[in-house]
Amino acid sequence: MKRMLSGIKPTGQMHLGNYIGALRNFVNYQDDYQLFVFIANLHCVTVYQQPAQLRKNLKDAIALYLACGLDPDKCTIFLQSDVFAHAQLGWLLTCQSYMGELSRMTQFKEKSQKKEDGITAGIFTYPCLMAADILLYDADIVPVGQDQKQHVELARNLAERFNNRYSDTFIVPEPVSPKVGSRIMSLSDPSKKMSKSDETNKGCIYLLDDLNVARKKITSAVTDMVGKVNYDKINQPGISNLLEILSALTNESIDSIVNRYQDKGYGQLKGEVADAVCQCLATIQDKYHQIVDSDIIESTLKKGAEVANKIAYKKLKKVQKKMGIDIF
Ligand code: ATP
Ligand code: LTN
Repeated sequence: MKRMLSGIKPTGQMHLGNYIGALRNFVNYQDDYQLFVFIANLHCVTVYQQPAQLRKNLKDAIALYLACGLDPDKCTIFLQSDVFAHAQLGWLLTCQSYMGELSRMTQFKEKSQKKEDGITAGIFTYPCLMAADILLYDADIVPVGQDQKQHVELARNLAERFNNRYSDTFIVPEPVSPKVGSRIMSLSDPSKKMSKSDETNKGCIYLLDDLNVARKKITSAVTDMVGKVNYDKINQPGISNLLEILSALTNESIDSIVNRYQDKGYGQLKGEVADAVCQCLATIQDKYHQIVDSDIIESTLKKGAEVANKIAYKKLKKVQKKMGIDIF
């Protein structure tokens, strides 16, 4: 069985983009792959996080993983910081990476060009930690949204570089993105991706949003003046985004939805999207409330850390031996 691994960085509340682009797919994969999913809490702190809020976001993220259908008996769910080997291999891979290649990472460039105060060194080197997350587990496949593909590319390059220098050690991982929904856009500005760092809060649907609030965000979504439902990401990005959301949640193809809307308007489309989203959120929220205050979260993480630590420790030892760091 091939191994698949992915991580999620809950620096805020989880949203519909995370669900469609990542979470929902993990649930489908858990029967066909040996699946590892982890909460990337070491990645969260590349930017200051208020401690109580971070703790809540982490706990919510695990509860939402489980609520969305991840089953701890079928896959390994763990907290990154419970496995010390991540930080350690992260450092060793930082020492295999070049300043030039890290400076070319789009996410780093975007963040540093904003000229915000306090761009941490962690933001610069975090792709090396991400490479360690992946390479420790010999992951064959890494499901990520479009925005993370470049980081998986770096993990591939580092694996090849290490294998060439020290002999075969790492599996070279493949990134995969879902065909529909790998980049859900903001409802208030469809030129940007739906993101938890949305300042207006209108463009992003959170999985724990009140259903009326979620419906309102969809009915207020920015569209265009064309007046006809087409899937045309360039000229009708807002409508195309709504079509993608609907298709992802109902499994109806975009072509088929567009056909049904030959003689119907935007209002009807928004209504149908809102129904699909609210139905999805209601199911998730119902399960979330059953899980969040139970001891399932703790027992899941304990079991996950045991399994992950065994695999990660073995790989780290192998790396250190090859590099000449370990003496015995
Ligand atoms: P954000 O911009 O909200 O901070 P992120 O990509 O930085 O999101 P995560 O919460 O770790 O951080 O994202 C988890 C997964 O969800 C990743 O695989 C990411 O590519 C995917 N994802 C995030 N936003 C979207 C989106 N708008 N559409 C599709 N997939 C997304
Ligand atoms: N960097 C990712 C989260 C992440 C991840 C990973 C994804 C950390 N480590 C390993 C896949 C594999 C993000 O910001 N979304």
